[in-house]
Amino acid sequence: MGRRRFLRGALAAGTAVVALGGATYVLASEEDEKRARATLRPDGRPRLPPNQYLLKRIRPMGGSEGDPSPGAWRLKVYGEVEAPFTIDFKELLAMTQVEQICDVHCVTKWTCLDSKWTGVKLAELAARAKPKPSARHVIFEAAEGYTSNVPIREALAPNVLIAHKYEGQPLARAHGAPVRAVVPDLYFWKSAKWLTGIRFVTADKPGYWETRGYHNHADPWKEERYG
Ligand SMILES: Nc1nc2c(c(=O)[nH]1)N[C@H]1C(S)=C(S)[C@@H](COP(=O)(O)O)O[C@H]1N2
Ligand SMILES: [Mo]
Repeated sequence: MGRRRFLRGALAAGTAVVALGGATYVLASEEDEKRARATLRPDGRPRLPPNQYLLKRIRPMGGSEGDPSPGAWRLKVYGEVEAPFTIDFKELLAMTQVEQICDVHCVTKWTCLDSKWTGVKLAELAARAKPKPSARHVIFEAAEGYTSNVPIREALAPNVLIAHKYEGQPLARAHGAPVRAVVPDLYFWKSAKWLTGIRFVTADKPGYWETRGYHNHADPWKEERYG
């Protein structure tokens, strides 16, 4: 019996569940889940990737937190680029702000539809740094040495954000305050919280989870969970 079915048997939709570790999360209704399975995205893929269940809000998944204060935050954009730079929080806010509604998918099998994020497109930061033709991958760098790797073509997709708000509110500390990556079309571990750097590289460099048994690419529709 899958976890979703187990939970469904024990609970009514909309019930807040207190998980091991004490964090709460809220299951979506079975009807919402059925609808998500039957609905296609504009790119033709199902709204709910295989073997995922629905939560109403993203769930804090832990990790080694960074300094949450916007005043102390810096982002280094560097590596295989013509014009490396470092920006602070005010400079990030001075760039073109995007409000985006997208779905996110965690490898632990929860999906949250229509999550709302505010931030700057990674493509916009890249346009300023000018990646060299030799740049093939983007490495997200975060507090305490956490990293994740994404092929450059996917990292520069228009729905990849460097985000500072979730659901219209400044990011909570557990969700990566003050700034995180949001890469909606790959499993959520690629979306580094407490972001400190974006490094363009020629040679791929598997990150924290990718060197601990997770898949190097992480496509939820191909169920690229483990390497
Ligand atoms: N810096 C950092 N970022 C991280 C992680 C982490 O441990 N450290 N965990 C990843 C994983 S495994 C997931 S599923 C998502 C969870 O994001 P959330 O806690 O906001 O739901 O963050 C990702 N980003
Ligand atoms: Mo995760």
